Amino acid sequence: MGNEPEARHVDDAVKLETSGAQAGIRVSIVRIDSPPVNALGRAVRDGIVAAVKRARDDRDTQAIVLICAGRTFIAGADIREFGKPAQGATLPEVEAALEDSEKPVIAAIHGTALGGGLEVALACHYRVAVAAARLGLPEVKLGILPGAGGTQRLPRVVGVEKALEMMTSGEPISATEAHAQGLVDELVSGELEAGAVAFAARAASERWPLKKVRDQNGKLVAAKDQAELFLSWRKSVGKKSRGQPAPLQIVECVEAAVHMPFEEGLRFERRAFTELLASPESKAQRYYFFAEREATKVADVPSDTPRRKLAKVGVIGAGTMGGGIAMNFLNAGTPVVIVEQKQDALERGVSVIRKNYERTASKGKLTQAELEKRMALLTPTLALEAVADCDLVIEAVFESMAIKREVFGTLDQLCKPGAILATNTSYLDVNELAACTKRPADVIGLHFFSPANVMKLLEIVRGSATAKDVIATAMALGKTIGKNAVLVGVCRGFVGNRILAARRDQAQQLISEGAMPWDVDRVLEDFGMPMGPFAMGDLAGLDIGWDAQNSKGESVLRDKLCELGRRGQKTSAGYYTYDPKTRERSIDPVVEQLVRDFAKKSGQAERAVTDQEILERCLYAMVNEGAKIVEEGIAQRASDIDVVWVNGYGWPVYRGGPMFWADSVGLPKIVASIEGYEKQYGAAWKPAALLKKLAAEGKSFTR
Ligand code: HSC
Ligand code: NAD
Repeated sequence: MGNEPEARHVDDAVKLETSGAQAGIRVSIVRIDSPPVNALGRAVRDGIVAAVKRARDDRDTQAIVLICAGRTFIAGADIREFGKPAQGATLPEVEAALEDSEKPVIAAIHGTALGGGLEVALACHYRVAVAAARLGLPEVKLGILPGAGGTQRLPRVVGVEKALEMMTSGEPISATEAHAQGLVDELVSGELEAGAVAFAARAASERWPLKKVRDQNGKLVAAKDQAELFLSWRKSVGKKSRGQPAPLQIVECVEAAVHMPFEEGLRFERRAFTELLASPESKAQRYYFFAEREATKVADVPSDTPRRKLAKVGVIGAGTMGGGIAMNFLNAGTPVVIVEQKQDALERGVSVIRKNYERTASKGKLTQAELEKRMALLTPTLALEAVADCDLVIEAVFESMAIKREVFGTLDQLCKPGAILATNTSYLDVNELAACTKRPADVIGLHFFSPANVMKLLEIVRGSATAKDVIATAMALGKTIGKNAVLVGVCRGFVGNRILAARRDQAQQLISEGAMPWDVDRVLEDFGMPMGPFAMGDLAGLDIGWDAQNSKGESVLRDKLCELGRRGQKTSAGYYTYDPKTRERSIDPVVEQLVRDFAKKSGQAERAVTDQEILERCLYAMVNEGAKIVEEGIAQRASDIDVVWVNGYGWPVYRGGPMFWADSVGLPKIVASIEGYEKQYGAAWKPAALLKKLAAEGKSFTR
C-alpha cells in the first residue's frame, strides 16, 4: 500500500476512506461503523448511499470495498425501526447504489453477515470473507422473510434447495461452506481489509465483469420444471412450522424467483414481507428477540462488574443432569472433574457422555479427534476432594435436602476460597443450602433443563446472600456455554416449574370435571405447545416422585396408573398407550374409565368441558402465577418469564410467551375470567394484585 489513508466522513456511521494506490489502482473503502452490530438503521443506509456516490464520482477511484468496523459485518436491518414510518434511503436504494456502480464493489465480511446485511452483500459484485465469518438470512426467526431481495438473489447464487434450507431454518452457514456454494468468491486468510483491497485491485485492473446476481439465472433453470420440488418443500415446511406463516411464504417467494422475471419477483417478495411484518406472529417474535437480550441484564449488577475466573469446573453426580451439565463445559473447552459415589454409576455416567458425542460424530457434526479432545478434558473420580481446586462446583445429586445439605457442608470444607458453589436443584431452597456453608455469598443456583447438553434455558437462582460478582460470572457463563440465562429468585420451583405446577393443577382439575387427558393435551398442542401436560408426564415418567410404599392409588389417579405398571412412555403405557416401536400414542379405554371413576369419586358432577375453557383455565392460571412471580420480585421483569417458557418448555415463540400473550388477549378480560373462577373454585384463583392493578390502569406486562 502506498499513501496514508485519507478519511472523509460521510456520516458518523459510515466513512469513506482511500486505501492508497495498489499496483496503480486506487480503491475506496466504505467503512460502516455503527456499534454494536452495524445494523442498517437510517444513518447507515444514508451513509452507504452517500459514500458510494462519492466513490463513484471520484475520478481516481477504480474499485470500492464495503467493510465494517467492530465485531461484525452488517447484522441486518435495524429491527427497532420496523413498524415505524420509513425515513431516509430505503434498503433497495442502498442495494441499487452498490449494484449499479460502474466500479466493482466488493463486500468484505467478518463476524456475521445476516439478513439485510447479507442482502446488501448480495447486491455487491463480489464477496470476500474471513474463514470464521458466518452468513445467513435469519428473518424467519423474526416471523418475516428477507425483504430486500434475499429470496430472489440467494437461490440465484446457491441454488433453490440450499436457499430454501437456509431461509426456512434461518441458520447461518460458515464462510467456508459459503465459499464452496459460490456465495463467497474468496476466503481471505490474512487481514481482511488488505485482502479485500488486493482483490478489488485485481478486479479493477483485470477488468472482471461487474457481476450482478439479479442477472444470474443458471441455477434457477434446473428448478423450473420441478413442481414437485416445491410441493414437497411446502409439505415438510408446513409440518415443521405449525402456526407460522413465514416459512411457507419463503417457499412461495423462491418459487416466484424461479418463474418470474427478477423485478416481478422482487415485488412479490415485498408484498409477502409487508404482510408478514404486520402479522401477530412477527410482532411476537420481534418482541421475543429483544426479551432474550433484556434477560441478560441485571438491574443492580452492571455489565462492568468484575467476574471470577472459571478455568476448571467440578460436577457432583453423573446422573441424568450431571452428565449433560458436564458436556456444556467440555464443549467450551473447560476441564471438568465429575464425581460419583460408586464406580458403576461413574462408569455409566461417563459412557452416556461418550455415547452422546458418538451420536453427534455419526451425524458428521463432530470429528473423532474433537470427540477425544473433549473426553480428555473430563476427569471421572469417586473422590470428592478432587474438586478442591475447581473454580466452580455444580451439585447435581438426588433432589433431597438432607443429601444436598451434606454435600454443601463438605464442599465448604474442601473448596478453595473464591470458588463458586452451585446447585442444580429443581425445587429446593437455595438459601437453606447457602446457610450450610460459611460462604453463602459464593452460593448460587444453576438450574439446567433436561437434556442439559441440549436445552437452551439456564435459570440462575440468586440467593439472598449471593455476591454480585458471582451473579455476573454466572450470567456471563450462560453466554460461554451457549445458554439463555435468566436470573430468578428463590421460591419453590423458581419461575419455570412454579408456573408449570399452576398449569398442572388446572389440567388435573379439568379431568376431574369431565375433560379427558387427551382433550387437554390436544387443546394445548393446537395452541402450539410441543406436548400437553399429560403427554409430558408420560415422557418424564409418572413414577418421578411416586412413593411405591405410600402409594395413594385410591385417591390419586397418577398413583393408580403407577400401581398398574403404567409409568409412562418407558413402560409403553401411562395416560396413553404407546407403540413400543414408533412411540406413537393412542387413547386407551382403560384410562378413560379410570378418569371417569376418579371424577365420580371427586364428587364433581360430570359435565362437558369446552376447548375454550381448557385453554383459558390452563393459560390464565399460568399468567396469574407469572404476575405473582413478578410482583414478588422472583423474576426481574415479565418478559423474563416469557424467555423461560419459550426456551425451557416449548411455548410457541410466535405467541411471544405467556406474559406477552396475556397482553395480546387483554388484561381486563383475563382478570374478569379469573374473578369468575375465584367465585367458583375459591382462593386458588385469587387474582394477583399486579394483574389487577395493570388491568385497572389500562397497562400491560410487556409493552
Ligand atoms: C432483516 O434484516 C430484514 C431484511 O430482510 C430487510 C428487509 C427490509 C425491507 C425494506 C423494504 C423497504 N437490529 O445479540 P447480541 C442489538 S431482519 C437492532 O447480544 P451477539 C441487540 O438488541 C434482521 N438491534 O450480540 C443488542 O442490543 P443491547 C435480520 C440489534 O454478539 C446488541 O445489538 N438479522 C440487531 O451475541 C447486541 O446483540 C438478524 O435477525 C438488529 N438487527 O450476537 C440478526 N441485532 O446491547 C439479529 C442485534 O441493547 N442479531 N441488535 O441489548 C443477531 O443474531 C445477533 O445480535 C448477532 C450478534 C449474531 C448479530
Ligand atoms: P439422577 O438420579 O439421574 O442422578 C443423581 C446422581 O447423583 C446419581 O447418579 C447418584 O449416584 C449421584 N449422587 C447422589 N449422591 C451423591 C453424592 N453424595 N456424591 C456424588 N454423587 C452422588 O438425578 P438427576 O435427574 O440427574 O437430578 C439431579 C438433580 O438435578 C436433582 O436435584 C434434580 O432435581 C435436578 N434436576 C433434574 C432434572 C431432570 O429432568 N432430571 C431437571 C432439572 C434439575
